[in-house]
Amino acid sequence: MGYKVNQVRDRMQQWLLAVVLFSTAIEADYKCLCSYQNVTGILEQPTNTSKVNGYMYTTDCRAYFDIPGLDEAYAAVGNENKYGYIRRTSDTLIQTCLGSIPQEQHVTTTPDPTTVPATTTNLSNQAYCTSLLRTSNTRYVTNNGIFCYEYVNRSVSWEAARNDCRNRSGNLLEIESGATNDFIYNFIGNIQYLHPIWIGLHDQINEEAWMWDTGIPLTKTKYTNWVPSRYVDQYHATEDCCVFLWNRLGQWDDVDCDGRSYNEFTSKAYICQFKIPATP
Ligand SMILES: [Ca+2]
Ligand SMILES: [Ca+2]
Repeated sequence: MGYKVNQVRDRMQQWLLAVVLFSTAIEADYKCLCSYQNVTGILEQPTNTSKVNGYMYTTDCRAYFDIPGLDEAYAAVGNENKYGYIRRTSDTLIQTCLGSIPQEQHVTTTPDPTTVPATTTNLSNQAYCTSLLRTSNTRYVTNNGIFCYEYVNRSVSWEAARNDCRNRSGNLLEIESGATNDFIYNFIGNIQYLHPIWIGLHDQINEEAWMWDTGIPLTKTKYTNWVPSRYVDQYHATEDCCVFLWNRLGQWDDVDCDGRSYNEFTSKAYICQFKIPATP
């Protein structure tokens, strides 16, 4: 009798595994870069002087590849089974494309080693970041270069978020490049938290003199990703704290520091960053 039950159970497991494998095979949506400008050259190398190997026209999308260490002015896409490079502008957006990557956009060569540093993450960094976890959800921390990022699943004011990060020797998130913005976009996408999230950017001291929680002014880090509508709302002058909008593809908006600008959420979740101590 027990034998028979085991057999049935094994059958069930095999069947379930087949279903899971099959659904993974058809659920193959992929990250892509879409261009909303007239014509964009696809470059052979991520440089000004590169040869052009093809073109993207308005609303064309191509498989996008996140290459650590790539110059943030460029994004890598699949082109003729190699990496092609697109100069990033406000009209090039990273999105999710449906279906699977077209054959010609699969990349079969390894990228030019001069564009890729040996490694930006390593196992001991990841282990250090994991040691910061305050919940059982291992997706809430991740490692990016010399930083650990922790997503904190509480809804609080900007100041309370900042204080929590500082009390643990960290800071509210700083985003100094498009590459970091993409990284955070993916991190949040993986957690599937789709609402606005506090980041460390604020102009509470002088209106429009934006600075990060670390004290570094935005004019120094330079990279910005403002949502175009941030200037149009009537509360603009009292909006002194910033949120990261996953549902606007990672653009930023300034809102009330207690979160009132997004009516449905009076307070927000946030991301702390912690610098990984250098190993002696
Ligand atoms: Ca705003
Ligand atoms: Ca302001």
